[in-house]
Amino acid sequence: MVYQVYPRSFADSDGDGVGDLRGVESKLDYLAELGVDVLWLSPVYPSPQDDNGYDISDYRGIEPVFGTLDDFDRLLAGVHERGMKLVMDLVVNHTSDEHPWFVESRSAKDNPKRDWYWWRPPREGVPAGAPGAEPTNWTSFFTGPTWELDETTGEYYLHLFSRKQPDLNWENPQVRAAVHEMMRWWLDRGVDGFRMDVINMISKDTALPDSPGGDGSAHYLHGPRLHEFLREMHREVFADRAGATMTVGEMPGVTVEEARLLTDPARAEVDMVFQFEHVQLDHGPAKWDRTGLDLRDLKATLGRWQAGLADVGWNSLYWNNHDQPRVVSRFGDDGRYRVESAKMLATVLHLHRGTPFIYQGEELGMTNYPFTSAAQFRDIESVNHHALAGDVALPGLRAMSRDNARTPMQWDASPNAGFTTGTPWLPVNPNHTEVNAAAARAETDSVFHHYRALIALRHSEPTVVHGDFTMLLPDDPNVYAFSRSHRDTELLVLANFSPKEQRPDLGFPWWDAHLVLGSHSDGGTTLRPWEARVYRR
Ligand code: TEU
Repeated sequence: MVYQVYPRSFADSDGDGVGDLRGVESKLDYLAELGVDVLWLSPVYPSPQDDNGYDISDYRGIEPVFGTLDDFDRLLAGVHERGMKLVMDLVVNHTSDEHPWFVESRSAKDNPKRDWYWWRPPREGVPAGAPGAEPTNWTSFFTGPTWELDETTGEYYLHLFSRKQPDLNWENPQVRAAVHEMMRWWLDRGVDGFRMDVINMISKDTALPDSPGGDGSAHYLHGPRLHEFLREMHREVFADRAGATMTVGEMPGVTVEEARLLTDPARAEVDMVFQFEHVQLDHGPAKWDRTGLDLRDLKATLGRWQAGLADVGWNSLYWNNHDQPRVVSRFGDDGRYRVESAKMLATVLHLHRGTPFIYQGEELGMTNYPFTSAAQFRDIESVNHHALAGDVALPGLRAMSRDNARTPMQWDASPNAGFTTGTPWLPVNPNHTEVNAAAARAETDSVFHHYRALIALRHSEPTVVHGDFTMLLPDDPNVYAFSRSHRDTELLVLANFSPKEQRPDLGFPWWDAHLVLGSHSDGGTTLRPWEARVYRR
């Protein structure tokens, strides 16, 4: 399984209030105890931090706030010494506007790097800088237009995210060669693969047409050359390291059908994708208009992805990352049944077929932060949304802001949860006095030890990795039930997604089967609130 570290919020070794590489290194024994196979490190490259490092200004260095390349090499050695692997976050759909490539590109229309980015003149007949002069009507993920006027040359450049994140032009073979060379440089340094940021946006409709309502995604998601670019990348970067690397492509909007091609090993594109369907089930018209989750929708979505990649390709499995609110607050109960529902959610996810990803703190049952005012948010997506929508946006921000996932890792009950001796860049959740790694490791019934047991089961029981998946009770609004079968073993998973007792009818006395792992220590003929059980039949 893969554990995502968001370095800025993981562990601070020098008291500046921001996590760093030496901090990560100091926690490697904790990760090894959990049973981590692969560490995914969110970006630590030099960056102005406009989007917390997803705006890179130098692909071959370390942002000083996180440390040095020597610190990185020592961390990598420590990861490998413990039999773990490390994958980096590859952010190459865009760079920072402070990257030398962009500084050169914007300097003049005839600069050799002009075509490394997307430059267009103002819309026909509209003066530069006037409203509506943007070359397309697309809106950015972070509000506002996706085009920024550059006064020097009087042209606009494309940025699907912030204006400090100009999109690279992947149509240009020089861009692709420079990215491949940089990737090889990290692999030669000993890195074991990459998580690829919004990698399904690198091929765009070069006509750059307008879109009804300004949603340009039909013209930049999964464009006409995506498979070609990924196969070329695989050939140029990974082919001679067969089997020694792992890649996962983050692909907003990717479908099961597309993922069958993208993750088919015979096509040599990527190993896995992050799909977004299950983490958009509770979105209204926008993510901020959060609706309740209907368990039947979740079962239909995850069931479809299990069936779709059953015979070809491979699933990633996740509830959390640095962009998603904490799952125990979102799909579980972060109050009375926090421990039970965190264990239940983990059991459901980790018993599916695919590679599970754990986001830092998920293994402790960490919850959303109790934000009270918009001034507390730091994430550019939340800050820009509030600037546009005003305080009416606060409920949506409290529920869905990415900052919910970015409050410091809770190591112990001391001030600042042992994350820093300084002032944390984002406040520590007040519940760290109860919810923290030290308490969890000492408590045999903790969420942490349940995650350890799930990971140990995956490492010991082949059915968890190889077993066929069968969804059961698809129409039950409270119970998530499925089986996994491999050779002569069948595992049966029952999970109560409700605060009420449930006795699902499976047509046989499931409670008589052998209880392999449960969120509670014993069995019984009814599932208690938020209880999960794994049986071997
Ligand atoms: O996220 C891609 C992405 O689409 C997210 O912005 C997601 O749509 C949004 O957060 C949902 O609210 C990746 C990174 O994970 C994210 O942190 C970056 O901000 C983004 O790309 C740009 O690099």
